[in-house]
Amino acid sequence: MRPEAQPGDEIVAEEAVRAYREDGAVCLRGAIAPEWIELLARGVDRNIAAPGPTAQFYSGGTAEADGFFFADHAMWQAIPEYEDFIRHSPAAEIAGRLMGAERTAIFFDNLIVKNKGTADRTPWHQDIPYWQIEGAQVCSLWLPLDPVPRENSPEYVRGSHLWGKTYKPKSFYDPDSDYSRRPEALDRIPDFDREREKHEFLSWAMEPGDIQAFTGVTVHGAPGNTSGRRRRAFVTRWAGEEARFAVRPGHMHPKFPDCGLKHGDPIDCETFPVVWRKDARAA
Ligand SMILES: O=C(O)CCC(=O)C(=O)O
Repeated sequence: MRPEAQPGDEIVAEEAVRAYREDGAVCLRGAIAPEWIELLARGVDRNIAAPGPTAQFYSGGTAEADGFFFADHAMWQAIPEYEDFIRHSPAAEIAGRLMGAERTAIFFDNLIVKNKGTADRTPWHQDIPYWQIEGAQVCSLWLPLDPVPRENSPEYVRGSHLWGKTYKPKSFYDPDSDYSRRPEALDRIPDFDREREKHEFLSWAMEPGDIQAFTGVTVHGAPGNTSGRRRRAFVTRWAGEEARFAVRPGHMHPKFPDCGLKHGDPIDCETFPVVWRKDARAA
């Protein structure tokens, strides 16, 4: 097991960068200060009270109910607390350093709430097949706002980002439906729970402020929430200068029809602004 980055290390320790590149996922301890977590929690309340057009209500009734499983996307331009975090917290630089990028643009933010009693798993998947983006420089930072025991935390198949595989996206609501409508013959993603002996899995108990960083093609999934408390995660999805906007046939979520980018364009526009540059912070 690799050592985890500790608070006080440079913004991203060399060992963490190596783990991200070799394993496809890494845990950074104490990466985000408590003030940011408090700010984001206020944004989350605002978000749940007024969900956006691409929100997904997977299960449960109201936001207070046991079993409430909710996700929302690309809300940062409507929620000032999210915008402040995206523009001014260390997140953009952390993603950039992990990817070895010269600059990072925010692709989108993603709130994932699993109240206690959420039975649903987040199925095994890779992210990029669902998204309008391509390239190796795509990085997610999964930041919990609540303590998360290891048994309720996302799991990553170590090294799966190096397999060169694109698995067919499947619906989180109905995994057996023909959700993706992708014309090319993509393999169905294996049920990694049935082949645990063949792989190594990475997962971590988390405290608010710790981050799980992972690539756009690392296979991952997450259990339900048996912890007895709410699990809110604010996930930011970042793109480096080598990532490209992708327009593909088939279902994708979330979609950005008004972003003005064409297939193959770099990720840099009003919808996906550059937030961090290695040489100087962007305005
Ligand atoms: O939080 C979860 O349940 C799953 C997280 C995930 O799949 C992601 O952030 O891409």
